[in-house]
Amino acid sequence: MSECLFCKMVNGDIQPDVVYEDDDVLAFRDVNPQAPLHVLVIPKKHIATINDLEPGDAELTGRLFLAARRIAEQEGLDARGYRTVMNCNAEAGQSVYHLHLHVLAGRPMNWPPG
Ligand code: DGP
Repeated sequence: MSECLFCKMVNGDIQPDVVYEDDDVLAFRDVNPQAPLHVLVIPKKHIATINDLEPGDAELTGRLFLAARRIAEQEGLDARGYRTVMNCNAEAGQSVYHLHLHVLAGRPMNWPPG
């Protein structure tokens, strides 16, 4: 997926502000943060949306959440709390079509979300 923005980050063509990386997952600070901590956790494998997940992606999907937990701990925000969000398709507000888990923290969060 040479045209995918987040694949370019995985490949090193674009260098985001990385906060966590392992063999399968990359996490970096969002360019337009909506909270004091706003990180995107992505699979290195290109998956466009939640609708494109396959049964074989179950472990990988779980690893996104384990990375989110680790980042919240790293940033000292795990006890206060954090929100994870994954938008799917246009009506939910997805703008980049490479799966990503938003990790937001550092301020009180409202519910319901906008
Ligand atoms: P979503 O709207 O759920 O698809 O979230 C996409 C997020 O990606 C959005 O919060 C802004 C972020 N984003 C878009 N382009 C860039 C970029 O070039 N660098 C970084 N770090 N984040 C980006």
